[in-house]
Parts: sequence; structure tokens; C-alpha cells
Amino acid sequence: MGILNVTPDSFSDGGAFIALESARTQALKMVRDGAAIIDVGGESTRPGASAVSLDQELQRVIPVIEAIRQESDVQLSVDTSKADIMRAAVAAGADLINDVCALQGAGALQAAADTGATVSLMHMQGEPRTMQQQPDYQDVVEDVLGFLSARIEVSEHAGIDRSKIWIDPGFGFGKTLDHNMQLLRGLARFKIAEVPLLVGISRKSMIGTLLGGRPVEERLMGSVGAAVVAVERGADVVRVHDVRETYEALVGAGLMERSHF
Ligand code: 7PM
Repeated sequence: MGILNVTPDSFSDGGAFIALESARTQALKMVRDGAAIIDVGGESTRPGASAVSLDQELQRVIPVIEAIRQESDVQLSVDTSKADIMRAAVAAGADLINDVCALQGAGALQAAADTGATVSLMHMQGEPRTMQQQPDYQDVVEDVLGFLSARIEVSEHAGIDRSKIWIDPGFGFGKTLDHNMQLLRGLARFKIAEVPLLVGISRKSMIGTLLGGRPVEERLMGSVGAAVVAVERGADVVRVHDVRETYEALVGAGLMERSHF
């Protein structure tokens, strides 16, 4: 899964057309590089980010989904927690709803169920603005697994078929480095029958910290290493910025079922 950020900080301030054109080009490159899914996000989930209005998020995300859908059969994912964005994105051609709030937002469960799309349920402790202040667990693997199991049940109860549910432990979302490493070591615990496991570690601060405080642009090899070990331990999908490098490493490790080359 290649990450496509369509927040304004991702593109030069050249107006709406240039932003759309740049997003489209970037998405199609990720497809050529081996991505099976493109995750389109218009609301920044980073700690301390300012909230994006519904209209802003719609204007950023929907044209990009439509433009990619016109030119490629790649699976499209929308990274959102808002019910209205979910409905509009699926109508525009999205196949997957990637919700870091696990459908706990207002109307999200019903919206996701109504669309018939696949959903990815992620664990987060707290909320983005404050989640890194005091992360606390009894046993991070069991606590996160318990949350995800409960959200699977709630989702099924709302009418989402189990075959359309993915889970994600949410690396970095209300977790210390130690919590993240326990999750990575214990990743195999998240293999729940028939539920695909998604993992996002790419360029995250856990990689920077492990490498002695590397800035985000120097986290490529650490991120690729984490992606390879995550797949070896059972991840079905890895959400990454560096598609080509990650894809090649997974092929080299013998972890890709079918090579794209
Ligand atoms: C700052 C902090 C910027 C965190 C960006 C992020 C995930 C996700 C994100 C994930 C799923 C990032 C994150 N992370 N969706 N969206 N899983 N399913 O590093 O781990 O991209 S945003």
C-alpha cells in the first residue's frame, strides 16, 4: 500500500490543478513501482495537526480518487475518519476505508456499512493531539488485540461482512518505542482467522529513535527493514512511502507471492 498525502503541505502552492496533477502522477508511479493499493489521505493524522474541515477534505481527496480511478484499476483506499468522506470516496471509486479511529466517529460505522466497501480498523490510544503524552498499557499486545477484536464484532454487528474487515495495531498511535517494539515482536498474535493484517511503520519516529534520532528523510533503510520483518511475521499489507524500495526488498526476501516484474 503506497501512501499518497494530499494535504497542502505535500505540494507546492501551485493551485488546485497542479496539486491534482502531482497526486495523480505520484500515484501512477507507485503503481508502476509495485503498489497494489494507493491510500489517499487528505486529513493530517499527525500529533498536533490542525483539524481539516469536511469541505476541505472533500475537495482534496475526491478529485484525486476520481483521477486515479480513471487511469488505473489499482485498489484505492481512503484514509479518513469522517462518515461523509467515506460515502463520497466510495462513490468516487474507493475500495477500502482506512480509518485510524476504527469507525468510532459519528456516523462512521453506518456509513462504512452502507458503502459495502472493505474497512481497515486501526488501534489508537487517546487522540492525535495528546496520544504521545502518557501511553499506558497492561500488556500492549493483548490490550490492542482486545480492542481490535471488539471493533470487529461491532463492525460485523453493523452489517459489515467479516470478509471485508482488516485490522491494524496502529504503530506510533499512543505508543512508546517499547510498546511499538513489543507489537512488532508479537505481530503474529494479530493473525485472526480470515482478517487481513495491515501494518504502517514507514518513516515513523520509532525508526528515527531506534537509529539514534534520525530525521524523517534518513529513515528509508530502517523502514524497509521493519516492513520486511512485519511481512515475515504475518502482515498481509504494509503501508509505505517508499514503494519501489520496499517492494524490491520483499521480493528479495522471497515474501512476494507474485512478482510484478
Ligand atoms: C505524523 C504522524 C504523520 C503519523 C503521519 C502519521 C497509519 C495510517 C497513518 C497506520 C493505517 C503516517 C502517520 N499511519 N493508517 N495512517 N495505519 N491504517 O506515518 O499506521 O503516515 S498517518
